[in-house]
Amino acid sequence: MRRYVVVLVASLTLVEGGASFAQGECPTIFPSVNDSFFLDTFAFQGVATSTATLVSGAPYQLALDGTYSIFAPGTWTSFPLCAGSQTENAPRYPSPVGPQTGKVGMDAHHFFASQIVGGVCVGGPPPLPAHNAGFQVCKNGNCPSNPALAAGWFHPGAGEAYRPDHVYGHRIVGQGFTLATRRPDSPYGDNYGRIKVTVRSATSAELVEDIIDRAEALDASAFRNANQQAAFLQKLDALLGQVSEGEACDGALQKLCHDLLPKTDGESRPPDWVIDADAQQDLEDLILQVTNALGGCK
Ligand SMILES: [Ca+2]
Repeated sequence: MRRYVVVLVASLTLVEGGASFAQGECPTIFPSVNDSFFLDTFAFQGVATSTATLVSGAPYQLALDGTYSIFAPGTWTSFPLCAGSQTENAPRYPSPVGPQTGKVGMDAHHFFASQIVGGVCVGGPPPLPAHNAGFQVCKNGNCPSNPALAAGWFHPGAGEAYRPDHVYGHRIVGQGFTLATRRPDSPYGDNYGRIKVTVRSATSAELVEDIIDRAEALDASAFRNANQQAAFLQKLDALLGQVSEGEACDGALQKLCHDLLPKTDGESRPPDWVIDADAQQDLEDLILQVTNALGGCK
């Protein structure tokens, strides 16, 4: 449980705009990024972009925070609401221009309230909340504003569960460009509310947590035997403590490279503990992400 407490503190610190919790952790080799900006849903085909460039191959923590409406303020009372709707009275971050404020029913990933127009719930099949992929990001530099061009745009929250606090976190990997965001809509002139986008460098402890989350979620059958899953997780927990405290960072890197990685690298000597092919690849990729961030295996 201690692990999740650490994560919660980290995300709260993030929302408040700082990243000081990372002090004391094993340092990564990547330049530190901590950048926040707003995407205004009122802006037609508007693209809001980070100031910082995301270094190619470097891992980042993305946070999407806020609520908005793609419907005019008056429509929240003139149309019936879909089953499960829970409107909120105002956007968390109002738009400086446009209708500016009114009730809201959307965040970066979901409709949590919507209206019935022509007998159909506009926000998706009720009961709400319903996932919506309208919010998009682009990190490969191929980010035109025209909604008809797919290019580098993608929705980062496919399958993401609804969060009543309206803050979603994602791990993304840089591609050598700034981060662009948009929320295409037509008509746009009745929209209001902004999404606060924060992108900052992922910490070494967070990257170890990513491995733990993946390993914990696996079925025991992904391992050669069930005891190995428990032993693998024990090793990772010990590593997390080391990395979080910034203790013996080189030792932690050596353990990742020469103890954990060989157990899930697809090489027969020594025999892998992780035998499911997908799990093996995922864990290998996640371990390499940490070892690269810590300076690389030698
Ligand atoms: Ca609209």
